Amino acid sequence: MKLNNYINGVWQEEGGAEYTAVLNPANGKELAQVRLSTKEDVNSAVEAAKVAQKKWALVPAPKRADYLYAIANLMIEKKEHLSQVLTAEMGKVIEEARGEVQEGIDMAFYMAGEGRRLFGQTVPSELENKFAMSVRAPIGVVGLITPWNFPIAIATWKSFPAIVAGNTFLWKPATETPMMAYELAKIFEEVELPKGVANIVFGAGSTVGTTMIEHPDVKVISFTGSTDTGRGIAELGGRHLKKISLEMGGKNAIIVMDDADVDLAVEGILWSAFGTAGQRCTACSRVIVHKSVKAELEQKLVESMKSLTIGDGADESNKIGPVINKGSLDKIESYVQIGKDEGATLLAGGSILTDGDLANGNYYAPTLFTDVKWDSRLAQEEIFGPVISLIEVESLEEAIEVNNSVEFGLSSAIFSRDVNRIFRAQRDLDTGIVYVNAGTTGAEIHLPFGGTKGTGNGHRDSGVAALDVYTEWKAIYVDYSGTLQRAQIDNN
Ligand code: UN1
Repeated sequence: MKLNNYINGVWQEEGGAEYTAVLNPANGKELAQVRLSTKEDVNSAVEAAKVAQKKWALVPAPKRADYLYAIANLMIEKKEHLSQVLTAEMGKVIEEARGEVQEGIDMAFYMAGEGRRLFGQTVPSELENKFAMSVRAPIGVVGLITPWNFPIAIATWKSFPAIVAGNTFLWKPATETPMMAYELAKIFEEVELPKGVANIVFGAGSTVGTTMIEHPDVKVISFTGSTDTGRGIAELGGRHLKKISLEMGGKNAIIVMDDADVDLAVEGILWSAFGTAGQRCTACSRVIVHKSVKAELEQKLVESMKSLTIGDGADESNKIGPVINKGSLDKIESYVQIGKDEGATLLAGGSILTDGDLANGNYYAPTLFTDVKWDSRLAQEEIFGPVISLIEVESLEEAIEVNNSVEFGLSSAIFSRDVNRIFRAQRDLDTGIVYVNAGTTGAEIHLPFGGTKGTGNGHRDSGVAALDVYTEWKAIYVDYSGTLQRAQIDNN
């Protein structure tokens, strides 16, 4: 199967394009070939989006929303199929794939609802017989760059608010997971979304992204991915005065206090650290534990980790699937070595799994280090794999300080039964998302998703806050006095 660009409602001809293989991370088998687009491909997608946007902006928002309701319903119909494709190309276990597709469906309904709100404000004017209001106006053509770890959910977080607000888009999905983009484009086609509203340009490396950012007709870039790439996008976008929304790395921690329900904390840690094989931006990769419960937590974690079944995510009995590719396995392996060199104690895991069929895929054993120093590389840098570092502390203040010591600020969590500690923690943890008595993953689509410091640049995906990325505030004054009233003339 060859995956070609979807531009102006047309699947593009193969032409002389180059392609690269899409592999199933569970077994290394080739699933498809994906187009490596050129500058010209991007330019024609922008052109199509630009022409379409003029008309799309004039479609009443509740009518634009009707397309999202149709998309939601079709996604419900295709949910099992979409989930299976997602597991095949990304590797996450099937129950998580179903959860991710559901996240996309929820987003479609939620943003469809915005079609009947998109609230602005009416406010009093300083002058008599004058009306003042502000409305959310569409911005134009937006460029979306999405990652492989949530190939459908994150695409919906960005594209659905963009279109309900009257923008059109071109979207570059991750090279590793283009099949979800293909499936979503089929859905756009089936609901007869007007041509040019949604355009998909596949690619690898920086050609597509750079062309998109530099193109004068692309007004907004919304990116989710690594902090390094995001910084490059912000630099280039800054020069071109683009609105750039960035959602980047995390080094998320769960704090376990001495008054915590330790069994519940173990469940939270396992789910957040090893779910999606640790490849969520929100994944827990540090556990900050009070010294009085450290031994108990270590022992219970090691014991519970034995129950984690690892293998092809398509098999319902597996709890943990493969990581995305060999490069990722190497990166995880190198951090495990760094941890050992830094003097951390390895309590479980720490190796690539090669038994039987596992040898054909990219499997890493769930890994637990303890006695990790808060300022070591293992505790500071994003690994994006199933590796946890336990860090001992003696107080809530120290726990919060350690949590806040990293360059990222996406998600954090605290397990405690003390309401005073809980409220102090939610105030002082410097992340965009805070959980109490739950793990660091599982954000809901109607709340703002994003983080501080190296995680983001102040924008949010999801929730009503996402509309701030895809709309421009316009202030409108209507003077019905019949005279020229001059504002800011001091008549007193
Ligand atoms: C991500 O890892 O980039 O909160 C997204 C969560 C999911 C989304 C994660 N709802 O874990």
